[in-house]
Amino acid sequence: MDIQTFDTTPFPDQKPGTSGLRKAVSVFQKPHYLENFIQSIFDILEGLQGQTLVVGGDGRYYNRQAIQIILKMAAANGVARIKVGQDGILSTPAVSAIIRKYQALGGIVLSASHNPGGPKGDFGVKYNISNGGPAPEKVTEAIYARSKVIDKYYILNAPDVDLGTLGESKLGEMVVEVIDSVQDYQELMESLFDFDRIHQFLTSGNFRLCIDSLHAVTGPYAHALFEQRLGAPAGSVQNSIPLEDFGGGHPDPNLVYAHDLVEVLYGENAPDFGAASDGDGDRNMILGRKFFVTPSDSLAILAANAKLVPGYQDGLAGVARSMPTSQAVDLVAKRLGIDCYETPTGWKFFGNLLDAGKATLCGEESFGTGSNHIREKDGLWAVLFWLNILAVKQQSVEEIVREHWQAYGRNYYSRHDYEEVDAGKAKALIDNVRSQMPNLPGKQFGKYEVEYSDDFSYTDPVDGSISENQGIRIGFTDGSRIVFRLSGTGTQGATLRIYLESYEPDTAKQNLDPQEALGNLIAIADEIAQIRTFTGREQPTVIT
Ligand code: VG1
Ligand code: CO
Repeated sequence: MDIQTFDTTPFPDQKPGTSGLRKAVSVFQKPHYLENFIQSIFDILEGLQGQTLVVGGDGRYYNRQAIQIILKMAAANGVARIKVGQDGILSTPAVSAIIRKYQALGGIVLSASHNPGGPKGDFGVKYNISNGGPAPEKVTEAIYARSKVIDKYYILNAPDVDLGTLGESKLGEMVVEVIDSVQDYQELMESLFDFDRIHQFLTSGNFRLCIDSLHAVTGPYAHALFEQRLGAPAGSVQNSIPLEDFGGGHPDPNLVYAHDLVEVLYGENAPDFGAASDGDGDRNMILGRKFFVTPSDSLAILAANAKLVPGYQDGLAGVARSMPTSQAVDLVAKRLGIDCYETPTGWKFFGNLLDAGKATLCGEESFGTGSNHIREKDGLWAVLFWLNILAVKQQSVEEIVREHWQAYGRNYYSRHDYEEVDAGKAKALIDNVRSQMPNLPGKQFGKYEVEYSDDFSYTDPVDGSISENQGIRIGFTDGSRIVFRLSGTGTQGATLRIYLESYEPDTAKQNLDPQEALGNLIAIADEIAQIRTFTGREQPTVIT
């Protein structure tokens, strides 16, 4: 074996964020940059030699080159076997499923998720552990610590591996197994949902759907599942060819960036159901005909109807949501008599709850929903869950949501993002809000009185680890909330996120536009945070 050892010096900026290390492609292309980070991962993994790893990515620009480097480094570091998706393609949920199914030590996902791709876009590397989930903070901290002192990396001198052909080959002593990107994932989905019933429903002639893969990783998965297996007519999945630059778009399934889909669902002769996924396939947006389902509501509705779905017919052990996610699911948990956990933003915080059997369904307001079937959020799983419920209930999406509001009340919800704000100004804004925290409780803003104000801190109920400063919460006596936090996934400047929530039990008042229903809270958020003054922005970049 021709193992080459390279001397290297640390890069100071290899600290993983909410979901892995994300940087502009040009940063990853700097000599040794990717290699340093990958070697840092390998260096902190105990017992890596002789193990199996899973590798794949969302097909964005630099995916192919990065995979070749990782394969050769893995071979040089004594990994026994790598399972890699055909053409380097694996969605984040598929990687999680494959790690679990084959008891791999872990996996590397190459994606910057919803961030744009292409030579001028972003790239990212995420490490997942043996439960299939994102590395917890103690692991990402160890990787970061290692990256600050690294001085050598190892790589096999060998020609590139052919990733187009399924099957096994040798790279030095390591076996490279090119696997079908979809098969293991599809089998898992078939074990959870009533595919026969969904097939019947989709071929009945009474129901039409449109799935938008935004030219990202879910294209092949959605095509295989919805068109080939479940009988939806050809063309039901749009933008289904993964492109290195996602066709120039943001592969982010929200009302702003998934505009093709929004046009279809809000247009003439709209279909009954629409859904979109993000770059790496872990997010989902659900639409009915001319109707948007808030991700927080989606989580609550899946929880309330879980028993209609074979994989969850015995009920839920518990549910969990990230702190900024609306409290709609809390109300469902209360009625079901199960626990509801509140975690910091980021899927890694659900891992222990899922492993310990404390939660079955989890969700985030950022279009993320998932369950104990894997350890990542899962976009197409959520779509199938909805289709299974729709097939059983034979109601429209809008009817199901409205009935849910009638039964539980409506949690009006919105998130305002200010993207690419000057980092110093964003920090000053947060510091300013933080400095007001002690004086806010008891303070009156119109009809709203502040009940509490804190910087969210989480103690993991399974391993006792503590995560502090996870976002500033301002809670009002009527249950409304405003949350301020800075994004941990951006690559340019800072992204300020403001989350707004209010509760409306009165069915007569559940038909407002959320921006209108939340108007007072939006004004209070601005009064407290002086958003315009600090950011210089008149309005948010994205409202969801
Ligand atoms: C965002 C979302 C968060 C999500 C994370 C990763 O993080 O708010 O809920 O878990 O992205 O999702 P932040 O720190 O930018 O708010 V993904 O689909 O990018 O893996
Ligand atoms: Co994602």
